[in-house]
Amino acid sequence: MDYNNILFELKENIAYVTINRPKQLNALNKATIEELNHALTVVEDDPNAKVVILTGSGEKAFVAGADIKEFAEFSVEEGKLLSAEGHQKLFNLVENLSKPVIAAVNGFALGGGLELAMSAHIRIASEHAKLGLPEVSLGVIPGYGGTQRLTQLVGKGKAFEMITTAGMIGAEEAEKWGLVNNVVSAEELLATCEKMANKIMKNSPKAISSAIVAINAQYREGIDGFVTEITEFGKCFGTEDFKEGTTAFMEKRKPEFTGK
Ligand code: DAK
Repeated sequence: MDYNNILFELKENIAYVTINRPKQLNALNKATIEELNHALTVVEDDPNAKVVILTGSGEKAFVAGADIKEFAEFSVEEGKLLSAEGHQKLFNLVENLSKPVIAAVNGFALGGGLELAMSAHIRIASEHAKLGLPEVSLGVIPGYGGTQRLTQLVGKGKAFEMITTAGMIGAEEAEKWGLVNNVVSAEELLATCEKMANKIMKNSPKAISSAIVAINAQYREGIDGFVTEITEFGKCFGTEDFKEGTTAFMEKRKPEFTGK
């Protein structure tokens, strides 16, 4: 697939996925969602891609929301259909990817943009980032999982505040709320994400993907996360990574995981 709205690069086992519509502050239109879906599916299937860094082009925005100009004309049915499609094609895909996704929040993360960052497993923000869910100021509610994932991350009270006021918060406050893991200067943002990615990549890809499944199970309706943890834990014993990790410990050397 040719990408016109994103940049995609695999370098030293890190997949860099960059939303590249800086003139529109990287607003998410349908074509961008399709391209992100494609790139992330490639990442999922490529054993050389071990961690994803997801960010926006330019210095101003991560993603300033869904493309308002595109969805302004939607009917009730189109809204519902596109919401369901978007969940499945992008937001759930990111959340359930078997490789950790780090969102490098390099500026405005608004509406669908914050929803995208919240689908990622880890968020690191630059000092000037601004985060918010302004949907109710446009006459809609967050439609890409924001009401659910924000509440999971920051609790009900703060979620009500952010969604009903439609206000933005700065990076420092977002860190206090638990909405982002860490805040660094704009210059340090990518290097900080890469440092974290490299730390992650020293560990077993198999165990990491099991951990993702188990952590996400906590938030799945009708699923007992503890049961999922037991299942995933058991599965680890059948992996080459487990043999390598334990053998390396006993041989007093660093493990070399194959992800098998
Ligand atoms: N969509 C389209 N264009 C956008 C945009 C957006 N979300 N955000 C910014 N832009 C465009 C601006 O229109 C402008 O384009 P030109 O006028 O130059 O052609 C350009 O980016 C630069 O923006 P500004 O000139 O406004 O820049 P400022 O520094 O003055 O302001 C800002 C930055 C981020 C405060 C401002 O751009 C802004 O308020 N942007 C909109 C933020 C926002 O409300 N985002 C949308 C939230 S609602 C759905 C599911 C989910 C959703 C929708 C549908 N379905 C499944 C159907 C989610 C909705 C949302 O995300």
